[in-house]
Amino acid sequence: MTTLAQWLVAETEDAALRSVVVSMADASAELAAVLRVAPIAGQTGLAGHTNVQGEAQKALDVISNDVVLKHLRENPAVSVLISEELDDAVHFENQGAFIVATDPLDGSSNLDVNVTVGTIFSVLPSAGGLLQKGRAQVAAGFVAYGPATSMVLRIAGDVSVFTLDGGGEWVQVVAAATVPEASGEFAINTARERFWDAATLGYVKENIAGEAGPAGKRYNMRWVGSMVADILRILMRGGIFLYPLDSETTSKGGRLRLLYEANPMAWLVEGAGGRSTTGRQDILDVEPTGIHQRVPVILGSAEEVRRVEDWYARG
Ligand code: AHM
Ligand code: MG
Repeated sequence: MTTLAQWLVAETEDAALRSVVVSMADASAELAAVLRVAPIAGQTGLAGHTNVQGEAQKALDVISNDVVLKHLRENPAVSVLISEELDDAVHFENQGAFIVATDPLDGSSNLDVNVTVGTIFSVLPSAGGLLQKGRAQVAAGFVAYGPATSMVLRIAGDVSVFTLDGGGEWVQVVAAATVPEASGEFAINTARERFWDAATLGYVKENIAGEAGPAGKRYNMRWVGSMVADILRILMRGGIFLYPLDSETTSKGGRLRLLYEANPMAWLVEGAGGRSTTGRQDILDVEPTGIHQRVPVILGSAEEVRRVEDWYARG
């Protein structure tokens, strides 16, 4: 049995970096306990506020942000927190070596129906400033609060998966997640078809054509509505996730946020042998222009992502 603490020591000599990952693991373990009983504690529903993205905040969005903020503020290795739920970056008094960007509770529209939600985070060197490309990440991870609480982590090497046991210990369950090269599953919100560009429409239509289509095989569609759950599935058994730029999201640059959704997920998927793209470039090469910047997101099994890239190259 390998615990998170043992894995961290093997993964990096940098004790400060290890401590940042431990802070996020501690925050997530605390959140897992909160989420488990939230309907009893009356913590479901709206908080009555709107965040900087113009989205109605749920009570648990606010609670999750507070829990992550508390754990990171206590850690002298962290200088800055960027959160989906906070308009501005929080600069701590500590001159720590790391910046953390987080979506403290991803998929919160699924909260009231007891479907998997999660916490996503990205760790960057403080020296690079707030706006760094995904390629600059020194660690990234996410936690999925599902039937089991799972944490996916990458520092420099392999992508590792841990499960929170009953005693509060994170136990490694997968040492090196590998996204299969090919897959027969795709994830996209098909209700948005009327907004899609030609590349997205072309790719999805080919998949739906099944054995008779150019892909020559049958596909299934899966869309949880929580990116953490969709990406965990892709890391375990392959597939592709698409939230492309469409005619409704063009003015915003996309739907999902670069610093704390797209970049950590792209870093994890690429670390597990998959690919990521906006359609035009690798997500990890996108130069950020704002902390809440949005970006088109296409990632997963390399063969599938290449097919989408081919469609974009045509138009
Ligand atoms: P959130 O951070 O406000 O929860 O939004 C992000 C979520 C992703 O988890 C998910 O993939 C996507 O939004 C779902 O979008 P849609 O509502 O179009 O299905
Ligand atoms: Mg999110």
